[in-house]
Amino acid sequence: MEEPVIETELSTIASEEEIYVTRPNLPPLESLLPSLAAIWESGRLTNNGPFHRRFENELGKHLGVGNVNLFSNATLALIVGLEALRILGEVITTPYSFVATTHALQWNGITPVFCDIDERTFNIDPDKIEALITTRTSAIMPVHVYGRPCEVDKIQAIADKYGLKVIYDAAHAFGVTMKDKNLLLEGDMSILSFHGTKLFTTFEGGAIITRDEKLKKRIDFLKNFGFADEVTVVGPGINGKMNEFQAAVGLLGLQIVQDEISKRKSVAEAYHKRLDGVRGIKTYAAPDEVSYNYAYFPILIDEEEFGASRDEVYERLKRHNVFARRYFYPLISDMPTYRNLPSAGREHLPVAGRVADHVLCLPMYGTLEPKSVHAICNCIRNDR
Ligand code: T4K
Repeated sequence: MEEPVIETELSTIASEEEIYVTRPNLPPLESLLPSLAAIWESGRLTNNGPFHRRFENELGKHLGVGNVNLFSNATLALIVGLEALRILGEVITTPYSFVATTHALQWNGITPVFCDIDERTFNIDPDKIEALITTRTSAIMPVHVYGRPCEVDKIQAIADKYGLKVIYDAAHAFGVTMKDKNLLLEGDMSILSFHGTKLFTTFEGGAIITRDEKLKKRIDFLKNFGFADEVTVVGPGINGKMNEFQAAVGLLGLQIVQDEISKRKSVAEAYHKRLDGVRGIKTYAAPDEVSYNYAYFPILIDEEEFGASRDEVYERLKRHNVFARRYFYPLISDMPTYRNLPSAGREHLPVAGRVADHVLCLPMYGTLEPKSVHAICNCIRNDR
C-alpha cells in the first residue's frame, strides 16, 4: 500500500537542514592530530614523504593491487596516465561522464571520439565501439559510471583485436569488487578519484593503478616534473604529487570506508523501498556479479508517465532544501568545447542523450538519515 504523504517532514527539510547530493566521510578529527604533529615536527610536507610512501603501500594492499601512483587529484592522474602510455591521435570515450574525462584527452592533444552508452549500465556500449575505430585510434577510455563496472571483457577483446590501449576512468569505482577479477587491474590502467565528493576522500586526490611496474616508474617521474634523478628529466612532466596531509587523511580513511559502504547500502535499500514501482521513475539495483560501493543513487524520470519532468523534480527538491544533482547533464558532447566534433551530434548518441535529459542523482551518503530519505521520496512522489 502507498504510504501517506508526511507534510510535516517536507517542511522539516525545508526549514531546518540543507541536504546535499553527498557529504564527505571523514575520520574523527582527533585521530588525525598525531599525524599532523608528525608532519609539523619533521617538516616533510610533500615529495614522496613517509605518509605518502605508507599510504601508497597500504592502499595497494587494501585494493589488492601491486602498483599505485598517488596524485593530487584524478584529473592530473588522467592527464599523466595518457602521457605515460604515449597515447596520441583519437581515443574512443563516453560522453556520459564528468567533463574531466574528456578534458584529459584534450590536454594531451588527443581527439575525443564519443561512443554511445548502454542504457542498463550508463557505460560505453561495447557493441558500438568498433564502428568508430579509424587508423588514428590509439585507445579506448571508458568510465565505470557511478561505480557500475563496464563490460571489461568485451572492451578488452576489441582492444586486443585492434592493438588499442584501454584506460579506465575509475573515479567512482573505489571499493567495487568483482568475484573473479580485480576491476582496477582491467585494461592498461585505472584512475581513481579521492575528491571530497567521493566515497573515499583525501580532500583532493587520486591514483593510477597499473599492472606494469615499468609504467609505474614512468608515471612516478612524470608526476614529478619528469625527474628520474636530481639532474635527469625523462619526459614532459608536471606536478601531480599528493602531499603528506592528503596521504595522512587517506591512511585513516582506509579504516572507515567499509563501514561507509555498509551504511550507504542501507540508504540505497531505503530509497528502493519507497521509489521502486513508482510509475515513471526508474531505479537501478546494485549491479550483478560485484560487491557494489553505492557511490551514487541515480534515478531516471519519465515526464509523460510520472507527470513531472526531471527538472521540475530537481527544482522542487531544491525548494525543500534538497540539492540533488543532474550527474551527468549536460552531456560532455553537448558542451561548447566539444559539440563541433564529428562524433558529438545527438543523432550518434541517442541513449546518452536520453539518459542525460532524464537522470537525477539523489543524496547518497552514510549519515543520511532514514527520515530524510523518507521525506525526499515523499517530496519526489507526492508533492506535484
Ligand atoms: N572522472 C570522473 C568520472 C569524475 O566524476 C571526476 C570527478 C573526475 C574524473 C575528476 O576527479 P578529480 O580531479 O575531481 O579528483 C564534483 C567534483 O568536483 C568532482 O570531483 C566529481 N567528479 C564530480 C562528479 O562532482 P561538482 O561541481 O558537482 O561539486 P560540488 O562542489 O558542487 O559538490 C557537490 C556537493 O557535494 C555539494 O553540494 C556539497 C557536497 N560537498 C562538496 C564538496 C566539494 C561537500 O559536502 N564537501 C565538499 O568539500 O563536481
